[in-house]
Amino acid sequence: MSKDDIYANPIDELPAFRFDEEVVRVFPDMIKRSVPGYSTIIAMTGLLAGRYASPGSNCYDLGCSLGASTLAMRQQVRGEGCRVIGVDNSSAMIERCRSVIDTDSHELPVDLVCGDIEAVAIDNASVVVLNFTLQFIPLEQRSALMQRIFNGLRPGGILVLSEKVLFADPHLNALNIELHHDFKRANGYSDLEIAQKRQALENVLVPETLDDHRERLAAAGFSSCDVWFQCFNFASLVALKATEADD
Ligand code: GEK
Repeated sequence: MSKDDIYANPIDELPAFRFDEEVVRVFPDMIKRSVPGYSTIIAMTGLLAGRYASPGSNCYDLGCSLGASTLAMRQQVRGEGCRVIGVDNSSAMIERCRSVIDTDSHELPVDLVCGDIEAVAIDNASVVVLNFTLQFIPLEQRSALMQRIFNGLRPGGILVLSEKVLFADPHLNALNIELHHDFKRANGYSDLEIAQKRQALENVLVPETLDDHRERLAAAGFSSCDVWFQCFNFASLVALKATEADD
């Protein structure tokens, strides 16, 4: 696995962060050293999908990057006639993802789509995964995407939503940002790397509070949702689309 050294040296005119070939090359190392709890979230996404995937349905991994959640679902979903659909709008990511999936021997069919998750059809889904992707969608477009996800889910289906989050209390917000930076330092990132990455992500990764997410999920129609994992300012929620029997 190539080491993430993208921000190791001073960069004069820092470009906004993009999911290009350079990021693809180091992505597994970058995300593991940057997101507290990443491996747990991915593995548990597989278990959640295994429980909720219903026969003949689709399991979506929206913003699939190199297919970590796609593979976790492929390994855990047993339902007859299910398929996993991974979507990413970075062609560099999807190309590399395809070679990762090709080396995996599980039998569940996987379709990879290079496209915008705001445009791709979401149909007949029992599981939809948005692991650290909604935060890159412009704020004003998030509700429409959430509504399309809700509409595309079968009753009884789930959304797994993992995000970097803000805290309404300024002291707790500052503390959790500091703790996240401590986590990155403990994983070998320098202060320069942390500062340059933070600047590159400004206005590209736009986090919200857990309450903002809960409100959007409820407005889209999800009957229940709660956090199932949190470490500092990284959290994952599960949201359920009720069946008629739940009413
Ligand atoms: C993982 N889920 O390993 N349409 C499609 N893809 C998009 C869009 C969009 N509009 N915007 C961003 N992306 C993965 C990690 S990374 C998170 C997800 C991170 C894609 C983008 O190209 C990138 O691959 C992914 O969303 C976000 O669990 O790097 O912090």
